[in-house]
Amino acid sequence: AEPPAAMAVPQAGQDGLVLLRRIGRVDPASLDDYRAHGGYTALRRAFAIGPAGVIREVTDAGLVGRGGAAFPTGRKWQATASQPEHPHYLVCNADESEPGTFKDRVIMEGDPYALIESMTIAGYAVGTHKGYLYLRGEYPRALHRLTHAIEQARAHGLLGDDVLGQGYAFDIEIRRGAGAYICGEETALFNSIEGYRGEPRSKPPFPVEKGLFGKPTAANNVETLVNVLPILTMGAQAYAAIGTEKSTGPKLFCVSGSVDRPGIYELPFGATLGDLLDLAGKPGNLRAVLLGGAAGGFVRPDELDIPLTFEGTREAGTTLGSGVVLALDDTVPLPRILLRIAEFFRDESCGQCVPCRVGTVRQEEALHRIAESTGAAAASDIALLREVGRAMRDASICGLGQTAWNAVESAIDRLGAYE
Ligand code: L3W
Ligand code: SF4
Repeated sequence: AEPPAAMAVPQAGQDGLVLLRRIGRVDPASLDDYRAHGGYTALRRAFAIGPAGVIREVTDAGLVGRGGAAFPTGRKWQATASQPEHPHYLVCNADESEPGTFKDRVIMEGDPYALIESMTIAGYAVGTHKGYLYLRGEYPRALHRLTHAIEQARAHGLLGDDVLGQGYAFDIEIRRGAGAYICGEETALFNSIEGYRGEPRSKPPFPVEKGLFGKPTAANNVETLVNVLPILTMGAQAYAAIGTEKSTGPKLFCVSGSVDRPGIYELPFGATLGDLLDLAGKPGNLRAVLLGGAAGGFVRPDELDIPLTFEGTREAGTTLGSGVVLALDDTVPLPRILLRIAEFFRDESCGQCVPCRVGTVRQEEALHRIAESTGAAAASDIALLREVGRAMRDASICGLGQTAWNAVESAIDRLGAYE
């Protein structure tokens, strides 16, 4: 029996959608239905244009990573494909754990074949026969549906020794995470697959050169991968016409908190934060919006004209991250929220490096003192938070420690949280 559904259907209207167009319409258990909704046309085109052609299309489309760091996907694939050492690997990072992020879950539960087709195309492009799908352990429904879809794809010659009769061998193995946020960091994820502790490695060398099992590896987020389907079916040029010049294509946003209609929304890059919140039903007493998740930052209600693009959020001194938009109305106790974020980072730090292992503890202690007082902060605690925050940002090995102070800093500087 299938585990119970825990996810509301995406809220946006389906017409004109690109990434969500099949969600709620296609039967996620039926390969025939997926094909009837346009499935496997992109893979056919991939075989027609060859690996180099696929990489060219993805590069021309301007696709960049959707996990938060926005690295150009075409460049990553080209760098992997061109490595002389073999085997190459493809890793789909489906360890979606950023607080407030649930977009990949909606794709995997609602359109699992789309991810399998996308991984097959990516594997073909980077020259590998093996793709690992590293799935967040707390996603049993996605596991169930993906497992079924992989079996069906194998049974119908869409995975295995001779995909679509084109002489290309490719298969996918699912590995489940065990609840650690840090295993979403790509090199910790490799260690986890290899059977070691989920601790990040120092970069460089980047995974394109030395990744999983020390071999050239392309690691991509779920949403990044499924963008390859519209790129190949509509063509790079038409895809790049969606969004803005520097942030091309459609984007999924995870809207939660004090809104009337929380859920996943698809909008072209370039819509404003205000546009998105209007769709989701913004509260009249909005106090703040957390953009980009716990690793992101807060913005004020008078900043809703921020364009939802990588460049626009950067210019505004914030980040789009993985697409989290968490709205807080003025009844939400901000010091408690900040303490909760700090607890999260302290809990999830892998402990490998000192700035993060110790810094996340000191940060939580200071925020605890503040939350336990009347909400006003002693100047010494603010000074301590800044000093610890700077050390974590400058000296931590990986993104967890480097971003663990972002939300708190923005709450102090942008919201005047403790004044
Ligand atoms: C080849 C180079 N490859 C960089 C690759 C690198 C990686 C990608 C981005 O993520 C984000 C942060 C938060 N040659 C390369 C190269 N690469 N230079 O490009 O790399 P990097 O190091 O900039 O970032 P990252 O560590 O992969 C940091 C976000 O992650 N975050 C949490 C995200 C959570 C989710 C989720 O739950 N679904 O996405 C926390 O920090 O936004 O921007 O592949 O190898 N010269
Ligand atoms: Fe581990 Fe934190 Fe260091 Fe990252 S920054 S390696 S999570 S201790």
